[in-house]
Amino acid sequence: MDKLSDQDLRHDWPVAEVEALFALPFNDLIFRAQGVHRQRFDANEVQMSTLLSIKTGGCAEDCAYCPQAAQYQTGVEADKLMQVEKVVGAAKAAKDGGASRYCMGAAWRELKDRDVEAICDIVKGVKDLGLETCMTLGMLTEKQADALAAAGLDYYNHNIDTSPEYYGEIISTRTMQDRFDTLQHVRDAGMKVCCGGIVGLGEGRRDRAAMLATLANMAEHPESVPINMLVQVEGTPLHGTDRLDPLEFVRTIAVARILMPASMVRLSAGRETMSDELQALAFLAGANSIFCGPKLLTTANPAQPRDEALFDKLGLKPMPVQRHHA
Ligand code: SAM
Ligand code: DTB
Ligand code: SF4
Repeated sequence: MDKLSDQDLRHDWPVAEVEALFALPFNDLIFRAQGVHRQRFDANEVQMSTLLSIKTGGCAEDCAYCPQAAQYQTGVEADKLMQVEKVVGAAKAAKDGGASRYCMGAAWRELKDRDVEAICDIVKGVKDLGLETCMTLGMLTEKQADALAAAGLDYYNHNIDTSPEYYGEIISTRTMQDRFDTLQHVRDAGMKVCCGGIVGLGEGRRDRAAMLATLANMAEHPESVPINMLVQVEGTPLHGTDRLDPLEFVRTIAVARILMPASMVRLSAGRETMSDELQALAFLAGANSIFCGPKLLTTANPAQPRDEALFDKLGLKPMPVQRHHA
């Protein structure tokens, strides 16, 4: 594989140029994305992460897609932050089951200073097992980001979710600028950034293009770009939204791959209801990371036997940890 330089990465995508990629004939788009993918990655390797909700439900935000927002009746019960030992125990079980990266999520608007010590203990405990660590805890201050980095946190996940123009339709309790501020603190603290969004929120193609342009035009591309397909949960305002055409989802993955050639593009939420054929197309379009295990944060995800069968059929292999570690 040729090692291309990061100087080849572009950060100046006009939305119209991204829309033009979306508008390519499907075969041309996928061929181009697969070509970009093969310049930097083994096209038959997929990075696997395990996800754990360490603090579930009762969230103060009003994200219209989210089953964990306190103000929607979704049947998700609010829990307290899990005990450090319990999280480390669950991480150990995941490691014994073959996981290389452990992602932990909390239904918080922002991290509170009173929780920083417990969170840092969790990071240290999981890291000591030899796992890569990722957390998503809502907004962070500069000081909190420094504390997490010092504890050994490798990645921080904080999504922009949608385009700047559509954002106000989805969330009213914090702005996109708030999110950019947190992402800057994560970068300044020296952690790697995991930042992506959701499609199927009722947005248009222009919004999908603008969301991807916003990610690609950051000073540095996020190392990891999760593309979530909305998981519709009863009780949330977006339940009943028209479903996104699956081929438009594949186009979104392909455009993300073309714009951010060196990033891990994650086929994130939504796999439970995707056919094997749709997932195969997403991998062909350049997705090279998934969440494995039967649960995301609160909703279902394919269990191990289904993913093993899919990997077998497609000849895919789990990505060794050092390949996505740089
Ligand atoms: N509370 C923190 C925050 O929002 O930053 C961290 C956890 S939050 C659940 C992480 C991400 O999960 C959201 O930014 C969103 O992109 C994704 N997500 C949440 N609910 C989803 C759903 N129903 N379908 C697809 N993605 C979802
Ligand atoms: C991300 O972009 N997707 C993951 C992870 N980051 C934390 C979460 C998906 C959550 C889907 C809805 C749920 O299970 O509650
Ligand atoms: Fe809270 Fe995160 Fe859900 Fe928004 S996405 S309601 S911040 S848990």
